[in-house]
Amino acid sequence: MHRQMQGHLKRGLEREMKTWHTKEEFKSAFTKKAGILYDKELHDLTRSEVYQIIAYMVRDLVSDNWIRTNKAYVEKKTKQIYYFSIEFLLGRLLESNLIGVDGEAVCREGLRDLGWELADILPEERDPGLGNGGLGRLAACFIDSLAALQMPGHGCSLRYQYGLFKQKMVDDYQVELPDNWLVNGFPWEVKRADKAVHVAFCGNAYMRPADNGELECVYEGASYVRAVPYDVPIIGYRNNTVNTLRLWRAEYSRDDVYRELSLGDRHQAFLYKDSVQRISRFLYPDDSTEDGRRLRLMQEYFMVSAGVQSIIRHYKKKYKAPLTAFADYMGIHINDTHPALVIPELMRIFMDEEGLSWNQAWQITVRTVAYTNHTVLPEALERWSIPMFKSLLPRIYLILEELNERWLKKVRTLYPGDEGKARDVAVLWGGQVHMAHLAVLGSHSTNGVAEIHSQILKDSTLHQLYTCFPSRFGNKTNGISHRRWLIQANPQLAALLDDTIGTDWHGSPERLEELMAYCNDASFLERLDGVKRERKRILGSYLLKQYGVSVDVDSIFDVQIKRIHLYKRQLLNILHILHLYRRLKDDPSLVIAPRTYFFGGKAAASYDEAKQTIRLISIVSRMINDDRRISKMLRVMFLENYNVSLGQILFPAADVSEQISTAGKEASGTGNMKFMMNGALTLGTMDGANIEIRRRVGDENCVIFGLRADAVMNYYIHGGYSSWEVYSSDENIRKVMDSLINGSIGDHEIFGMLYESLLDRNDEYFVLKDFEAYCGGQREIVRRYKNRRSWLHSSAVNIAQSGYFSSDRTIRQYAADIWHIQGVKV
Ligand code: NBX
Repeated sequence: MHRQMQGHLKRGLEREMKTWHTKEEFKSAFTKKAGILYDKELHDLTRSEVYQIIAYMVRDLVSDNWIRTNKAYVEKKTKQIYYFSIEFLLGRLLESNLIGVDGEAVCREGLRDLGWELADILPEERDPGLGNGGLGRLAACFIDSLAALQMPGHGCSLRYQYGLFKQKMVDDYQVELPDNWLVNGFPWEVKRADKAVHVAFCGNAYMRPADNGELECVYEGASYVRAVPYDVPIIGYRNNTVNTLRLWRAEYSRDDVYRELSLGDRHQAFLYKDSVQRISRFLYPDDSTEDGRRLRLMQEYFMVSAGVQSIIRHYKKKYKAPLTAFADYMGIHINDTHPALVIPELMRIFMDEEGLSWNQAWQITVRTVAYTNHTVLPEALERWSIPMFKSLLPRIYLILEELNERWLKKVRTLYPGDEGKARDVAVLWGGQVHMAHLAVLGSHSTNGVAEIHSQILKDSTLHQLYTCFPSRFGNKTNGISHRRWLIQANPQLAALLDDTIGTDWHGSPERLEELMAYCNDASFLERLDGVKRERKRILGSYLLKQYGVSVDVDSIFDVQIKRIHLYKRQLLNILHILHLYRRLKDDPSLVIAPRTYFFGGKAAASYDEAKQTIRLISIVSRMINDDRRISKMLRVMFLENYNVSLGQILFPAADVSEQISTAGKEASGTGNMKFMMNGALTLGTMDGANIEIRRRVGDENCVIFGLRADAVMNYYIHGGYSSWEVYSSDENIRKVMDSLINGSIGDHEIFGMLYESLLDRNDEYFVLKDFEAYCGGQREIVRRYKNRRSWLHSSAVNIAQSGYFSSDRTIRQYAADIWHIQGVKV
């Protein structure tokens, strides 16, 4: 009776929101769906089938709203944004979608009646790992926020058959296994075969005089690949908005295969099929090798061309406005330079297919496109060799050539004799296509992802382009979805916050600041302590179940989870651990505050130093954990296959957030924000968004150490520092470094490559230079942790100040300053 009343009440209050109002309603929908999908008795269903059933039930709930959302955008002729990203690291969708339709509690209760626990069903979903790390996860947070804010913004990407490799540790080595995430199907996608387009590769392109006396392009002999969209609904947070993530898949046409077969060439038919399917087969796990670059370029153009064609088609069909108004209704945002070919692709269609002049096309293109940069590492700035580019994309190349010619002519007029300037702003130079230069030139906005990063772009990475277009440059500090990373990942903390400051922060995360009033409240801090302990226990039992290892929940949980990269300096962390270990070994009477160090992260398959770092961590962890005396105070865990799902268990359990990149190298970081929002204290350098975290929480509530970016820059200008000098003059460093090559670690392991990078190659990332300061930071953490009350106060301040780092704030800033879009009620 009571429940029924609640159901009616809910229905009355939220007439529009489609959800299951009672568990009875849920159960009856479940039974019906089970019958349709599996035609089995309920008790015969497998967990995986239960997962599929619920997923399809959620889709049923949102299908009307999906149509309605698109209709609303078109009817109101609102401007729509398409966020192009070669990666969307979504993580599992069932739970976040259940939360989105406000159906989680009812689903949990209904399932329980039917004999299942929702918590056992959720892991049945394969984690869609369509991204490498921060860049891909940012894209996922952004589309989450767009839908939550009811903004007309969609994602565009590739439907990789295999996501990022699965990392398996075998004998302390990282082994990469394929992630065949689609084996059981992906219930969230809808194939839209009627919306397929064709993408042209290779062939010949040249200009010839047209009848009207101008030049026109002839493009002949191209091969065409069919691009088929698979749409995923992006469900707003209890608000009826359902946006779209469109994933393109390369498919061969049966006609073409039959043609080859009819010519009697089965081998040729196979090759044709394979060459097409390769395009959307693998997510590139690598940002550091030459390998497969041609295929990667194909992927980029495939996504871009399919996406742009479908947007222009949509615009012409639904908006019925002239192309000159295109940028008033359609915006394209490029997530790094991987989709930068949207610029020449728009030009191609506007000129070759729509008959616009160069100048008209250029004006629309620049007004349509905006660009975000995510890196200042020179090796990560995309460049393509011209011969390869030209043979693969001849028509697009001609456009780049003309673009470059027109642009350099202007530059040389403005700065006569300054070939340095020309080089630094050219799109084509030294036999290469410079994608970052193309992105700045062909867009109206360029932003970095944290204040320091945006400043470095202006001061050095893109300095010359900045002097040409100063008003185009800006900053948008990254953010994270507080829905996934707090409400969903840490329901215990969310409930405590609800109890303390009410629930308004769900919709307005900046209101987490109201928690500041409770940061000295003893009873609140006690409950906060309870939540953290509970989350550490949850992590502990997960580790016990998965790996059979136990952890001490009373120890400090110190966590570094992110891609393994020299500039992120996992080495600094593990060298400090070795230093602690040696001190404990040398002095049996020494007692230290108990600590557990967690590492997680994947190394690019071809990145040798990163793989050796993983090996070092893995071997050191065994050596320490197997030492009966020392492992009471010190434990080290390398967690296999770090991904979004594992992150959702780790962030809530952390006491210390390791953010120790060389200053000036980490564009922003977003893990730092997830830790903060879950009450961990940052131990970090003045890099990326750490600087903005520190500004918000103050030095009392984080621990900052090490060289500043300007000091690092100064050393680079003057040829670096001498790591040998530091090695010779610091006994602690010397002992730790020697242990890498004298056989004292593990089974006489030699870590020569790491030793070389630190000493013989002069420590490009200042690991040894910052070692002493880092040890000081670690000591400071322990000192503060010992005062439980003041630690909890700091933890609370971090949570209270984390609302700024919600991606809702970031997306509002993009919407106001770059996209000029507003929310649309559905
Ligand atoms: O983008 C990351 C940055 O390193 C982080 O500092 C930043 O917070 C994050 C979001 O802005 N970059 C990143 O994840 N890059 C890649 O994953 C990447 C992938 C493929 C590639 C180059 C870079 N070819």
